[in-house]
Amino acid sequence: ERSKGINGLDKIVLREVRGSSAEVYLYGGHVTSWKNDHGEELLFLSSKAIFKPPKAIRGGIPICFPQFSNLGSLEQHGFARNRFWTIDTDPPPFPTGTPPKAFVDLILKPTDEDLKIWSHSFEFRLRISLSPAGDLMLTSRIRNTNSDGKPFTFTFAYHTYFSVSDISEVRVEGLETLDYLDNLQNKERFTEQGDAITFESEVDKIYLGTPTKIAILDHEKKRTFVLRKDGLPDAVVWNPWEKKAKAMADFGDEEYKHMLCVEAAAVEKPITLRPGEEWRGRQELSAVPSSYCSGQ
Ligand code: TA6
Repeated sequence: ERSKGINGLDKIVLREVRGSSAEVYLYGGHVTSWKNDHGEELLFLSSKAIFKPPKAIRGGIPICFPQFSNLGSLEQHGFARNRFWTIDTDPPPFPTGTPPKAFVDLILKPTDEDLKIWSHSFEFRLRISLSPAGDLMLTSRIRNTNSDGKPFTFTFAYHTYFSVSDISEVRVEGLETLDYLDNLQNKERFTEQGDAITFESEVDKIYLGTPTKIAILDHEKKRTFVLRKDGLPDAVVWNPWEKKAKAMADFGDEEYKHMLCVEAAAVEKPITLRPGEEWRGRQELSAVPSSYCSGQ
C-alpha cells in the first residue's frame, strides 16, 4: 500500500500473505527494506541515511543507471537513484499471466533537465515483487525511445546492501578464480584466489563474467543469501571498512561491520540499445537457513 515515509517521501509497502514484506520509495525507485516472514530485516539501511533529494539513500538497493561508478561523464552511479519515479500505469504483462500477490510497477523517463546531461530518451520500467516464499525480485526493462534514430550505451547495477551480523564472519561463494577489476588499484585486472571470499579490510572489486548464482553466508545468523541474476554478467563486491566508513557522513562509523554490497551489474561490456530495443536485467534474492560454520 502507498504511504508517506521518512521526510514525507512517498513509499510503497509490499506484503506477502505469509508475512514477508518490502518497502520501496518512489524517490530513486529505491527498495529500502526486505523482511522475512519473521519480520527480520534482510537489507542494510544506514541509520544516517539522508532521505533528502538529491542525495541517494544509503543502503537498500540503489539503482545505478545509466552509468555505474565513475565510468563516464555523469555523476557517480548515474541519476536514476536521484530521481522521483512514478507508478507505471501501462506495465508489462506478467509472464505467467497471473500477477504475484505483492508487486509494484514503477517507471522512470528522462526530464528535459536529464536530457541536457544525457541526451537520450528512454523508458525504464522497474517491477519489484515478493514471491510466496518471500523472495525479492527486481526486473528492469530499459527501452531506447530515441526519435532521432540514435542508439545509446549504458552500464547498470543493482547496488544491493545486504545486512550481515559480522562482516568478519561472512563468506561469499561463486566468485572463486574469476577475474576482477580492483577499484582500489586503478581498476587493474586480477584473478581471484580459489576459495570462498572472506573479509578483513576494504574491498571494492568488479568481478567479471560471474555465474548466475552467488551465495553470501552469514555465520552467526546461520543464513545464506542467494542472489540469482539474469542479463547482469558482472558482480561488484564492496565493503568500505573503517576508514572509508568514517569518511561518509551518511554512514555510521561501525556500520561497515554489518553490511556487504554484492551488486548484480553490467559493467565490463556496456549495453547498447538501438531505438525500439529493450534490455532486461533481473535479480532475485532469497534468504535461506544454512549450516555454514566459519572456517569450513
Ligand atoms: O559499490 C561500489 C562503489 O562504486 C564503491 O566504489 C563506492 O563508491 C560505492 O559504490 C558507493 O558509492 P556511493 O556513490 O553510493 O557513495
